[in-house]
Amino acid sequence: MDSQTKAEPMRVLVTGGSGLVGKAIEHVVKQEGGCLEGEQWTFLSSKEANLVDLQQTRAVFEKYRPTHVIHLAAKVGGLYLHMKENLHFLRDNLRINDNVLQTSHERGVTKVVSCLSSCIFPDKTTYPIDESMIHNGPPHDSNFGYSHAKRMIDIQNRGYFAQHGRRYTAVIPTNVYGPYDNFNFENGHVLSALMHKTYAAKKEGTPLQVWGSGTPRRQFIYSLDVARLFLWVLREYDEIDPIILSVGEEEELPIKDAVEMIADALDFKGQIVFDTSKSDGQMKKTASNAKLRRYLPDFTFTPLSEGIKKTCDWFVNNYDIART
Ligand code: NAP
Ligand code: GFB
Repeated sequence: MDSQTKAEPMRVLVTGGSGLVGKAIEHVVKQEGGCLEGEQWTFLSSKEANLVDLQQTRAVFEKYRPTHVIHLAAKVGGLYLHMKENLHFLRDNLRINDNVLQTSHERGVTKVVSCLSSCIFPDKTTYPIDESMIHNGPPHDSNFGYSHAKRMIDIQNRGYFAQHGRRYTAVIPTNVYGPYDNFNFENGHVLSALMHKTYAAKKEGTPLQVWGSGTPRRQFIYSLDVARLFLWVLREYDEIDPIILSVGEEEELPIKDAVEMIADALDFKGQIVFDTSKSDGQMKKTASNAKLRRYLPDFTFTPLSEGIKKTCDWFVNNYDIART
């Protein structure tokens, strides 16, 4: 391409654009100057196309003719939903991912950035976990369906590169939280579910029921930070190999400390009870962000207490539209 012909502005299709991470990317694109001149950004929900269905996938790609894809769409949920529906997570996500990647290839999409998760790493491993360890053994039993389907994306990306030179890649966030999360008591991830429980316990004057012992440890990343990093990956990151998106290992904390932050944010002064009849799931999955820091040594993450406060305020102010 000679220096005269400017690359055509991107047409970006964000699958799963109506969820926690999708809404955060939409905010950064529309409110933080993330959309460059001439670019078109489309944020898809399952209502416009069920991506488990190949024909619907092809039809929506025909409609928007993307040059770039941020692939977020997935069956997603917290520990207790995974434990009930591992096969459903496996089958739905395998089909969604294959439909999106194959249709992207067939339509000549230049770049696809898919979204894996730190729970896909082997459960029995050395710490901290890094990107080279994805396939080094079975994931934790609680989410084997989702984890194996996500691992296959990395394999598919390698296949599209090896056989067709496609530069499709992926990111690996740790536990994400923020506005527009799923705040459902049973199916939500830990922070969003506990924010809803704390809100209800305060209203009803009852104890807050935390499931499990509260001792498992997690690294939480705010959805807007994930969104800002996704735009950097789309524009700048040129590897096929995935990259972990996470706060540092030193930010990892036990669930019970995060519970305290939620109680502070919602001004809950009631009793906190740990129901140890409920599973703790994986005790830890400490991830290294050294690769990310080599690329972005100065990236600033939102402190957890600040992100939790902002998310609790969003939940209280948007209770009517929130997923509960
Ligand atoms: P989410 O809030 O549950 O959003 C899921 C999105 O996928 C929604 O837009 C949903 O559309 C769409 N979707 C689900 N099934 C679909 C289908 N059959 N066809 C088309 N679209 C479908 O999830 P999220 O937390 O934003 O997750 C986004 C991505 O990040 C996922 O790939 C997830 O695996 C990954 N991830 C999440 C976390 C986390 O802690 N949340 C951590 C690591 C990685 P509707 O709104 O229409 O239902
Ligand atoms: O976010 P979460 O559901 O999933 O967190 P994972 C589960 C941890 O929080 C467990 C404790 O240690 C639970 O015992 N916990 C305490 C609660 N109270 C609650 C509660 O009310 N609801 C929930 N959900 N947990 C997920 C993977 O693992 O991580 C997903 O299964 C995804 O695939 C996600 O990757 C990021 O962190 O254990």
